[in-house]
Amino acid sequence: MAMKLSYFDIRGIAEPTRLLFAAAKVDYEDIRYPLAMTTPGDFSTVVRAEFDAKKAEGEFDAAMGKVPILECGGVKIGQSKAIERFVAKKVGLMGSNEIEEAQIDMLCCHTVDIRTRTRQQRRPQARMTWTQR
Ligand SMILES: N[C@@H](CCC(=O)N[C@@H](CS)C(=O)NCC(=O)O)C(=O)O
Repeated sequence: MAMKLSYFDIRGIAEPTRLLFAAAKVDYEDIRYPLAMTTPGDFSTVVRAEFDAKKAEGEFDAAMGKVPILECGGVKIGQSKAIERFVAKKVGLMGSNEIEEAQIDMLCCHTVDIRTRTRQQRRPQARMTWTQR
């Protein structure tokens, strides 16, 4: 079944799903909304006109106005971790028993913790400015 993944044109929280598709050599539609900063390095100046227009149209309502969002069989799924689990199962990369599935889930949760801490260290204020509009 064809799948469409929408996110910004950055790695961010959609990259694990893109990597799952790549590792499994499964084709999908990779929609990437452009992001630009009018002042380089200043995240409060991020411009994402195409995304904002689609958001205003309700394109991302299923994901509470956010991306990533995955479309599969006419259904939209939000939340990066839910998407990862779904895609991993679809492409046969979610382990071969419940223990392996739990271990895979655990590693994914570890990556969230590591990402959160890394970002807090690197850019304490930047994250709040553009992801929470
Ligand atoms: N918990 C959500 C977070 C989604 C999220 O915050 N997405 C950000 C990009 S990383 C976004 O869409 N920001 C745009 C906005 O809030 O308008 C997930 O894991 O998918």
